[in-house]
Amino acid sequence: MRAFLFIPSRMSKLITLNEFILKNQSDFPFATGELSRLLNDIAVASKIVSRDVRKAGLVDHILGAQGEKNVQGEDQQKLDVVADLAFIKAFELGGEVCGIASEENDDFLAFSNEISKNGNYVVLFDPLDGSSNIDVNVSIGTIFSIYRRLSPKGTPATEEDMLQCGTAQVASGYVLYGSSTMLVYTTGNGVNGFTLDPSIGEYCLSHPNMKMPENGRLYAMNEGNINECEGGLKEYISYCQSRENQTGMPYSGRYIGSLVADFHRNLIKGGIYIYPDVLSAPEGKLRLLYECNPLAFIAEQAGGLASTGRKRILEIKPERLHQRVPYYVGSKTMVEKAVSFLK
Ligand code: P6P
Repeated sequence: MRAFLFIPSRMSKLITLNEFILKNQSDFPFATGELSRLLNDIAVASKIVSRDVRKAGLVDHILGAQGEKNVQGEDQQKLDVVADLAFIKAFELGGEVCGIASEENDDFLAFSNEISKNGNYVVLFDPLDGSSNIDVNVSIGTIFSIYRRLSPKGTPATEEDMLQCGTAQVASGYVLYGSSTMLVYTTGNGVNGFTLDPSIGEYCLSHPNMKMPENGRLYAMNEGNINECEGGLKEYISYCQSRENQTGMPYSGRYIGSLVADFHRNLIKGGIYIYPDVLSAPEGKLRLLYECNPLAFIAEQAGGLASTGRKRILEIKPERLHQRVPYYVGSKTMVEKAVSFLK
């Protein structure tokens, strides 16, 4: 007597991240499985971080500032440290990565074990962006950017490996620890979103071939800075709040204070996120290498744009690991309009 497993019809459409990566591996010029394994390493580390984020409110040893300040001069939340270590460990043990740069580490890290020194990739990441929202239970995220190394295999990773133009990224993505945990990434062949099903511990394809609406009516900016912004941006925000825009109605302001959450909402609904240069942050606040570049790659792959207001983000030649840039990212027409006001 053979036993048959009843699979509800909806289950037959279930595609896990692992299956999706393997199925699309041939899309990638270096299809030797290394990048696939690296993406899976990121997925596993993010599940660990998701578990810890979900219990942060319960386990007091995680809550609250570490008491130390990170290289950005910001209070380092303990969950930042937990997330940073989880990803570093995944990369160091995975064997595909020869070095990393992270928001939480002053300098880049060249792995010293022989297997890692033969890794072909470097990863730049923000382990837990928006960490000031942890204690108030607002969505936070991980952002990552993957490059092929420039330095010879078998040698330690170099700073030159880390300071590559955004156009050289082979993959980038983010994990959003929101009402559900989602992983969204691109390898340059479109953008796909996966939702973590905790009951089976798998990321499942939930948002295939994501496209950012060309226009929208949501703008995300900390308007507390408005009096420190250049005139053209003030005029653009007034335009958003007027009936002169294409909707004939004032746009809606939506600012979560967590870049990944604001970006993800705009990716789905259409919108623009702006963090300009202001008196308190003359180069802007967001970091080029592990915040702006990876999301710019996603935005462009989904049909959106990402600019400093004067230059395409992905074409900036980085000079420093923690370099900051002004950031306008989102729906193509909205970014073009905002930039037109700056001119
Ligand atoms: P502000 C979080 O620290 C972050 O890097 C982004 O996630 C967020 O959009 C921004 O800074 C918030 O900055 O100055 O508005 O509090």
